[in-house]
Amino acid sequence: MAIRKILEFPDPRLRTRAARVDVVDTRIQILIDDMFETMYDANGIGLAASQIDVHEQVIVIDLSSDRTEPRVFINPEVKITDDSLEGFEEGCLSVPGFSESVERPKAITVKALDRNGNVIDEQLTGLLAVCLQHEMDHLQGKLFVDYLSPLKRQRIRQRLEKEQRRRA
Ligand code: GNR
Ligand code: NI
Repeated sequence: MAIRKILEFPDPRLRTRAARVDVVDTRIQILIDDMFETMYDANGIGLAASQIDVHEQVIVIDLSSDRTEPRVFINPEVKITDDSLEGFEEGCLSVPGFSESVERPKAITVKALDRNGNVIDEQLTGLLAVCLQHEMDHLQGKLFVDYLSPLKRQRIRQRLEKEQRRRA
């Protein structure tokens, strides 16, 4: 397994739309293992393949504090089942050091494949619904900062660019 580098805002590669996975084979299972290792190493609760510069529709999530409840969603299709919005303070491993409240639909259903290619069809609410919608956005090239005011987004961009220049 390997820890992969997480792309950071405003890297233009984060704007790439992910393609559907056509076969859930060993290559995808290795990708999933690397995604979990990368996410756990960074103390995240979710990761989209887009964030490690792999533009295929794969999401991993683990909301448990002891990191023992890995979930995988391949080719996810989401339907909103309760369009009333709820605000939640979101962070992102691709926007390190910042968090802001984002409003999203409260309840969704997701149809996807798991790591063995079996169909998942679930109702999600609460943090899992928030996290899955956040990861779905990544697969479409969208980030939580896109929901903020242009001023806030620009401030975040400037601070991250400064930090990236410092590291380079
Ligand atoms: O680790 C993460 N925490 C988080 C908190 C609130 C809402 C969404 C998230 S996802 C984030 C990891 C990440 O960047 N996934 O794309
Ligand atoms: Ni994110």
